[in-house]
Amino acid sequence: MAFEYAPAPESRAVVDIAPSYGLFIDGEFTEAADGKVFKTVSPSTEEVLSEVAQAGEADVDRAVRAARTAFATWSALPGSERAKYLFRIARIIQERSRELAVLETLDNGKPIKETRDADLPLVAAHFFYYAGWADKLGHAGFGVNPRPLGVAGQVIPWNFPLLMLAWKIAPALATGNTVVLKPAETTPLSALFFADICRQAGLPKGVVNILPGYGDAGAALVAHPDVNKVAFTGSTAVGKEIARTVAGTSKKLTLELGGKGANIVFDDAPIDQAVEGIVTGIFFNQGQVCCAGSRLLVQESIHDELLDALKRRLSTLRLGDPLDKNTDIGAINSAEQLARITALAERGEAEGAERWSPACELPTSGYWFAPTLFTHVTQAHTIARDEIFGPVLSVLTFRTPDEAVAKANNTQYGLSAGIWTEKGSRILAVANKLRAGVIWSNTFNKFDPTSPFGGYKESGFGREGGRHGLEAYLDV
Ligand code: TXE
Repeated sequence: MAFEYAPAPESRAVVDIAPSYGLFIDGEFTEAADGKVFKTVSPSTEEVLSEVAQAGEADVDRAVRAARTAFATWSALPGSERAKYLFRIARIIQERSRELAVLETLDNGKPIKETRDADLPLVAAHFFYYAGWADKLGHAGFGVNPRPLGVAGQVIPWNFPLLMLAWKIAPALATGNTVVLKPAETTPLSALFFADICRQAGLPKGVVNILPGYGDAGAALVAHPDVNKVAFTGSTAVGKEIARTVAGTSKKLTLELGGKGANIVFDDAPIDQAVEGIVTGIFFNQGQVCCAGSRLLVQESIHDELLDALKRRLSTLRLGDPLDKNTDIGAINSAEQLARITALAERGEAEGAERWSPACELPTSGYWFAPTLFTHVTQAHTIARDEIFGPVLSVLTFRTPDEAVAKANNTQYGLSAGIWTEKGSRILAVANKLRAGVIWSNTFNKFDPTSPFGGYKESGFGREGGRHGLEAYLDV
């Protein structure tokens, strides 16, 4: 008799979610000036998790003023002192990582396997990494006396709520800037827990301010005259709007926007390994990843073999309760996102591509979308051009390396790509011709705080991560 390993779902009791939360301004949780609140729900069940204060323009102004006041003392601290706070925050994140992983899974819908093994370790790693930089800035080629910019206004999305916060806050604080951050409206909770961690770490008040709210609060933040630096991750449309707002001011801007990554598989690639990489590339976080490998470019001679292996593998993926440690595919983050994915998949069918999904039962409540493949896709199809931001893979073919490069680059975006081949020389030759900010070979969706990340073309500009991530927060 086969033994089935079935651990109990991670208990949601490990995290204590309050029925309501305030905005975090100047070291205190406070109501919004106009008293507005909004609800945050669990996308896998539609259960209301909490009621959260909704920031408006007056709150943005208060938070920016608090950050400006804090900047005077925070920026004057020796780097070694700022490092101590960041190391302390990193250690508390590690200590509370089980709690944070469950919270993130509840608020976002992604599997606990991912929050526990990917998001949280990376969040802590980013704080450790940038803590290590704080006392070395004057000695590392940034100039004799690199200076912080001032108040950073940061707007982040919902696909990696805590990790995007870490990408933005850790380098800003290490370099001596202070922060006002707006999390996405569907995932405010982990940022509010982070605010609590700042208090636990004794971070001086006003250095970090967290303003849950909608796009209007984000717009007020980036437009605020006393913000010196704007960092945004989100849709290309909003990124362009922000660029227009910031144009003509002295604010520095970095934008990390959409993508349509090509995962290129040559006929000499190890098929099983490539299949795993394709699955990670597009089904990690339900495909709601800006650098997802959402276009599979497969060499014609191995198309059928690869697709058979991929379909077999997709049939083994488990979709369901995100708190179950066996779950591979969790819920889509919101009803709006589900509607966007659904509409684009329907468009794919209408334009003549062939749709396939493994047999899989979707839960009756919550926002769910089955893993989906489209074959017979041409470059003219909408699903080969538009970012779907869901568990949907568009499969195209190529014959020669040059054709692969041409098709991979035939997009408005330029964020990521993958190359699968046993030939080292081919990896280098192809990678050098790809217009993408991050290129993986024989793997996909691997992240590391030491490595710069960012886009070409409409995927945005500026880099986050690594030494380059510090430059966005410094004047020389
Ligand atoms: O993004 P928005 P949405 C892509 C993906 C997805 C699409 C729409 O294709 O399907 O965008 O997602 C705040 N000024 N990505 O609607 O609206 C908003 O409150 C300032 C790619 O969620 O860009 C949230 O905090 N801020 C992506 C954040 O911007 C504004 C991640 C992102 O929301 C604003 C997310 C405004 N005018 C979506 N309007 C990636 N690059 O990883 C909204 N916001």
